[in-house]
Amino acid sequence: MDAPRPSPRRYVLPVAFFNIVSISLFTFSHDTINETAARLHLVNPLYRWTPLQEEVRNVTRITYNAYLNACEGRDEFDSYTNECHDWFNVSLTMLDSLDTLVLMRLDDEYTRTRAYLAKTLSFRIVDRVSMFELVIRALGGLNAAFALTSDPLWREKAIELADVLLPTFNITQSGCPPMNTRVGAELTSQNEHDEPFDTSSTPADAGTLQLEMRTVSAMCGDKRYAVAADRCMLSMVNATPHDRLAPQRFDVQQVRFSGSRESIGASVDSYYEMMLKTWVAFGKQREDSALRATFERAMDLVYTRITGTSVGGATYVGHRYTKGTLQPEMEHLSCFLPGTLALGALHGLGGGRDGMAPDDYMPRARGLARTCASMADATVTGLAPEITSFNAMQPQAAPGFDRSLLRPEIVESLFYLCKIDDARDAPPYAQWGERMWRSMVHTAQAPGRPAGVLSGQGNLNMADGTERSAGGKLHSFVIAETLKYFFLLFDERPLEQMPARLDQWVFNTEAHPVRMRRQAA
Ligand code: DMJ
Repeated sequence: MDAPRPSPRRYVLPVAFFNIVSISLFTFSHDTINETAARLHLVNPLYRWTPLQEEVRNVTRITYNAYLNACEGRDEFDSYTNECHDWFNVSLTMLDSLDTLVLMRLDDEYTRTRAYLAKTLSFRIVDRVSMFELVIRALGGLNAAFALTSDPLWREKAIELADVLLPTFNITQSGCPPMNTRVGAELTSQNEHDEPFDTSSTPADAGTLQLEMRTVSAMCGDKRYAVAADRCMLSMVNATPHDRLAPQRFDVQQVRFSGSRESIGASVDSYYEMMLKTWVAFGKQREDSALRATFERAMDLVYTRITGTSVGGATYVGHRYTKGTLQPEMEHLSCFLPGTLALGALHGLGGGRDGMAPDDYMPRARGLARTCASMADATVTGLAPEITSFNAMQPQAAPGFDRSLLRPEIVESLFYLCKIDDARDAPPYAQWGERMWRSMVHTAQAPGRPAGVLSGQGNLNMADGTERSAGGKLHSFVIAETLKYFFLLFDERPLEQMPARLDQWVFNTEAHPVRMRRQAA
């Protein structure tokens, strides 16, 4: 569809909305990655990893090496067939894995990856690619690699990528890039970006760019990246409904939400998640109070409009259509929510860490984490399906959704809860995680490949005699997120001794750590 040409900007950014202290966080010196990590308190030489952490590290090493050996430099890897796929042509799995390699001290793999990327990484023209995925995975990965290692290569590459992305923020009325857009270092004129494009995006696609773009500005002192992303987010926040959750479509030209489905899963999830995280990461500034308020309103709406209790007594977050009733199905993707609620509580929202009221964040986070962990019981493999139905006493895979992409959201939430919920009778989050880990290494093994090479799985229930099917690409989020969160969950130190501790760092929606900035004086 032809997009109308944008008229002159209607949105004037309040200057105060953006107020980043342009600091370069760490000075690079030519020390080793381990020395740098020690300086940042990411590595405590006296701490010994737990046996489970060693296991996770080993599986990560084996899976990553299988990728390197078959597909070094390519975007994605199918661990079953050994085939390689490209999407953005940016060595995506390498960029998405960088900070996992640092945190797990997989030094040989990190060194090989750095050498490869230093020689080859460039951002050539790609047609109609997802801005959201490029930002959360590639830019998020580069930003985190710089934050953890202080290696100027990563800052240079992050700025290079942000420069390639920046023009796409200027071609729509909202200031938000189209969902799929043409990007590339060789595109020089505005017109080359400003070609006909589909104006229909989603809250998550358009609204998950701010944290990464602001981080680039803070890294290099050039405010243009933050200003562009702030303008987009301000348009979206101003257009967000107050009496219901944002529906699943957002038109980047009309600056309007549309659709009748309310959920906190696909298409919406990280829109609200990032409001909290951006508010926290940039010092909880007064200028960001709209982010905080919109997040808090959304959490209230999740509670009043799409939270239910199953006949078996499980609290779930489902979806509803405007005129319909609440559907008792919960997406794996929605399981980021307990972790995000707990993070909100850690930062004083929703009754704080000691909140007790039913609509406070901690009790809700606790109940939903239990529900998400129970999704492992919905299939005979112990792998949670894409969507779980809570229509019966026991959780069941929703028809047509008994597959696993080895997504991170459940273990992500168990990690947050395990570190943040210090109530005496707190559930055994790490034990639930251990059970999930055992099922994963047992079931998600790519057939015919060395032990430890993981692969997505289908037909998890095999109820009708069909065989389980392995395969599909190994999504880069498996190493970036799923394995990282298992590793952090099994770290037995308390919150304040953790690497990338949660009161000083936030993880972007792809689990890339961003160091919190203090409020500007
Ligand atoms: C990841 O890329 C991110 O977590 C994103 O926010 C949602 N989808 C995948 C993982 O499931």
